[in-house]
Amino acid sequence: MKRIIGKNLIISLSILFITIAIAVIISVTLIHSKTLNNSLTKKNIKNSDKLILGFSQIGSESSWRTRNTQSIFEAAADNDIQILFDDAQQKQENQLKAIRSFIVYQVDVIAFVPIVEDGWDNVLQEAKDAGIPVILVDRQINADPSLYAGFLGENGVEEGRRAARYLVNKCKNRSGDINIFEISGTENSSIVEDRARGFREIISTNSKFKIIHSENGDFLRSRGKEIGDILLASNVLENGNTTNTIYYNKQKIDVIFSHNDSMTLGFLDSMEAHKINPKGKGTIIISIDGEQECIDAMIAGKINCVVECNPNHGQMLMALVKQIARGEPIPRITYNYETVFTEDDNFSKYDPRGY
Ligand code: GYE
Repeated sequence: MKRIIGKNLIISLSILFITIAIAVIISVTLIHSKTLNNSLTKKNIKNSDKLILGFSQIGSESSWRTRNTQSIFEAAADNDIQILFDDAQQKQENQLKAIRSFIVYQVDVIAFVPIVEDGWDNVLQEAKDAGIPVILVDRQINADPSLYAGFLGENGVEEGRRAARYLVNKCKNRSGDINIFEISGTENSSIVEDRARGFREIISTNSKFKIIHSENGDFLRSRGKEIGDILLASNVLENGNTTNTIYYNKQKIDVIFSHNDSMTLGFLDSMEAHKINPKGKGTIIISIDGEQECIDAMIAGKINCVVECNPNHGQMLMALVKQIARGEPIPRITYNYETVFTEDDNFSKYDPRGY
């Protein structure tokens, strides 16, 4: 009898030990999980007394975006800030879910790149009610300004103006109409509206500049190539040769204005696939971002101007996060440093772009 009781006791103790071991393993794993895990329901993610930043990124649609994300992670590590990161895969609904998860986790600060301008009021009100400050990164929103602490990113309107100022100067001695084909980015995003507005503000000073069409390329290289393929299909002559002149609805295109380098590179891919020598092209190509591959294409004579959009927001964001966590107000708008690269530059002065 004694032996049976002893045996049962050993079995019970073994089961108890295994259960405790499994519970410890699960909790250690969860605490170190960097990405969101919906099974967590409270602030048991605290890793010592580090600040916790919840960051919702829109995706990885371009090399620019990839560098943007890298800069956030690098700076969080440099500043000993714990980051909860979510990649929304280009869907606003995923960003809304992620922000609500950050609220449940009771992070110290929320930062996010709003993929589009509208639809944020409710979730930002929930963050405000939970006492969690929010910082907008890279793109802006249409919402009650009291719902977020401030914006960090680029001046999209000025980027559009810079692209147009380059074009006006390039064409200052040209008479006749200058027909522009615009390849824009993600619809209803603040950055597209800002760049378009700044570009139009400057070219409207001279009636010879005419935007004959604008096509949405969603900031994707694949879409830039698709747009090129459709446009350039008519460039193949009956004898199979191609002309370097690009047409849209039988109108000669003098300028391609592309809202980001990925779409520009996709368009170049199409030009090369259609045996249009980008070097010998009569078409002026202007792009925005400053990716290394686009700078290299400009140095090779395929592109005329690249307006910089600086993706390195990380260090500036972490400084704002620490400031806000100390209860100090942050500037409503913080712009990153940006410049313009053109075919007339001394390229030897260029530093590697890092993206
Ligand atoms: O130009 C593009 C990215 O929001 C400024 O988004 C950013 C833009 C950038 O996909 O490459």
